[in-house]
Amino acid sequence: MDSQKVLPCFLAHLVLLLMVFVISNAQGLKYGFYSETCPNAEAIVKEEVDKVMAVAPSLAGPLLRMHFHDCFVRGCDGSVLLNSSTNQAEKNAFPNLSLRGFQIIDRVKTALEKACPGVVSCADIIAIVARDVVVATKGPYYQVETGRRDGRVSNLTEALLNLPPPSSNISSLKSAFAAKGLSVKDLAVLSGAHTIGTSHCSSFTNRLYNFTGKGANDTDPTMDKNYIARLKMRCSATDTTTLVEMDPGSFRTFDLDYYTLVVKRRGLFQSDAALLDDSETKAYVLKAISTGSTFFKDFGESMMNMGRIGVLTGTSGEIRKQCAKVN
Ligand code: HEM
Ligand SMILES: *[C@@H]1O[C@H](CO)[C@@H](O)[C@H](O)[C@H]1NC(C)=O
Ligand SMILES: *[C@@H]1O[C@H](CO)[C@@H](O)[C@H](O)[C@H]1NC(C)=O
Ligand SMILES: *[C@@H]1O[C@H](CO)[C@@H](O)[C@H](O)[C@H]1NC(C)=O
Ligand SMILES: *[C@@H]1O[C@H](CO)[C@@H](O)[C@H](O)[C@H]1NC(C)=O
Ligand SMILES: *[C@@H]1O[C@H](CO)[C@@H](O)[C@H](O)[C@H]1NC(C)=O
Ligand SMILES: CC(=O)N[C@H]1CO[C@H](CO)[C@@H](O)[C@@H]1O
Repeated sequence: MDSQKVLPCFLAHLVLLLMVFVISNAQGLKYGFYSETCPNAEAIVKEEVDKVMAVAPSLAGPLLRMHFHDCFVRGCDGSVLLNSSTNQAEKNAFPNLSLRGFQIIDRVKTALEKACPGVVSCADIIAIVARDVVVATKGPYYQVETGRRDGRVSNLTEALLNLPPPSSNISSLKSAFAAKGLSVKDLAVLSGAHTIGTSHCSSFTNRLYNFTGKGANDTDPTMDKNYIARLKMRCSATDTTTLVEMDPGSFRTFDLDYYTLVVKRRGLFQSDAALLDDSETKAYVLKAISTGSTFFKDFGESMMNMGRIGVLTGTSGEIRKQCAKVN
């Protein structure tokens, strides 16, 4: 090659290399972000999570859900943890009614501040804790990218605008996920998180009573009749306190049963049932319970996608000293 050809060729390679670098660091997150600055960070989180799971296993659900609520509102920036200040925080929005486990995040943060003060963000703590509760409930282990920084703003109205309600139909679910850069597959996969945890009756009683405004026995025709009868015994029309297992029988085990329930028309929310209303999500639901199920592998991938939403990295944001308030 003469020198006139070598240079463009070299440049082309350089550009390609740079592109690969930029894509792989698209969000500025990476595996083992704290390997130098706080080598035991993930081990410390796991130790605290395991202690909690031993005495309060019912916190697995809320702690997994917390990551979803954090990421869908202003990105995964720990804003879900902030207390209200002059304005009303996300925490105080209606969809957060049942968010619990904030004191667990605080406990993990305290342990991390002792080991490596000012290093590990609250946003990363939520992401690692979510993975560790999935593992503690016998779900898949997946690596969590880290390097998120904490935001300084939390806004109630934004929570209401960005978190899809349980009454959502498939088209609103798809657009809510697309708005966050998540695919239809991510929607089908991440809904599988409803294999653990509980729900308040009030999140689904509209399906049991007066569904279309025609009276007490007017129920959601897409829900199994026997299941409706069973749920009515647990929940009156106005019940706002009773908790119902979302995956009865194995609500403390991260398994495939959620998809079995959806197929049997026993998904608890309209948003669960809606997965049967789209050919791609329906195909995924059926595949998840077939012998070729890839749900466990897919879950880690979709959690990685969710964990990248709107992150603050580099010098944006801050590393909070206390997760409930900005520095
Ligand atoms: C697809 C849209 C989604 C909707 C409409 C939705 C809605 C809900 C609702 C209404 C509850 C019950 C809250 C209550 O009444 O106590 C709930 C619980 C839960 N959600 Fe979702 N969710 C969605 C996606 C997700 C995602 C992406 C995750 C995590 C990856 C998740 C994880 C959970 C968990 C673990 C619980 C149980 C919480 C507990 O035990 O307290 N959800 N969800
Ligand atoms: C909260 O978000 C809403 C909707 O984006 C916006 O209209 C409102 O001004 C925000 N409130 C504060 C205090 O920033
Ligand atoms: C889905 O729900 C949205 C929001 O409630 C509504 O505007 C839309 O018409 C619904 N779509 C269908 C197909 O029912
Ligand atoms: C059912 O809903 C309709 C329309 O919202 C309302 O007028 C009616 O009072 C409700 N009936 C019962 C039994 O709650
Ligand atoms: C509703 O259904 C139950 C059980 O089928 C029945 O006992 C009750 O009388 C019905 N109520 C109304 C208002 O139709
Ligand atoms: C945040 O609010 C909770 C509940 O009101 C309270 O217990 C906690 O001390 C507050 N944290 C901070 C750092 O203000
Ligand atoms: C944990 C938390 O702050 N929950 C709040 C969720 O929203 C309801 C209603 O807006 C509040 O009453 C809760 O305190």
